[in-house]
Amino acid sequence: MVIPSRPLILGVIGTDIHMVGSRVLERVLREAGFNVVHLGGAVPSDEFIKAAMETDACAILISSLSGYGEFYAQDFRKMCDEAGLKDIKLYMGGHVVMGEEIEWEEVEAKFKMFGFNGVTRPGISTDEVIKMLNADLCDANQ
Ligand code: B12
Repeated sequence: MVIPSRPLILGVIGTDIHMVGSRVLERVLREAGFNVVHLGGAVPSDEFIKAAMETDACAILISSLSGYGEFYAQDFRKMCDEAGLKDIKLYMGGHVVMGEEIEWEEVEAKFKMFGFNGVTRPGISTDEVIKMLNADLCDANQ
């Protein structure tokens, strides 16, 4: 299995300052061999896109805990397309929608419709995240 040399852009979107999960991901993804550019917390959508363009990234990983993930996700693929990032893979995780009583299949279907390659439910383990990224990104986007 070949880990892509092109970076993954990681950060916490919008006004969200829940930093713990993205810091944990930054560490475990680096330990797994990924090249991670971590933008920090409260990152506007266009800053993710700018960073991806500047670094020729192969994926953008968005962390969203406050419940507004869906709001930021709906136009994100369109913004990437307009910036020329046609093939970039998009992922979001954390607590991406508001509330506890959620039909997860509906959330996944919605994010797929938005053009996201993956969305992860609250409480997902880092092992599962790495498994998903290995399956999607390795041996590709070299
Ligand atoms: C700690 C915490 C805070 C701290 C954050 C400190 C900091 N600087 O990080 C403080 C006290 C500041 C805070 C504030 C708020 N919080 Co808060 N917070 C939490 C809490 C208790 C834990 C979050 C955490 O650190 N988890 C530990 C990490 C390791 O887990 P994680 O973030 O989920 O990340 C893992 C996975 O989800 C995944 N992952 C994360 N991101 C991504 C991205 C990708 C691409 C992928 C693939 C995977 C992935 O991998 C990570 C590692 O395993 C959660 C409840 C909970 N149990 O989750 C509420 C929670 C997230 N907070 C909540 C709320 C409402 C708020 C506030 C709006 C409260 C308020 N009214 O002020 C504010 C928002 C502030 C802001 N502007 O962002 C709600 C969100 C509600 C929702 N989404 O439906 C929660 C769920 C609590 C609740 N049950 O109501 N919070």
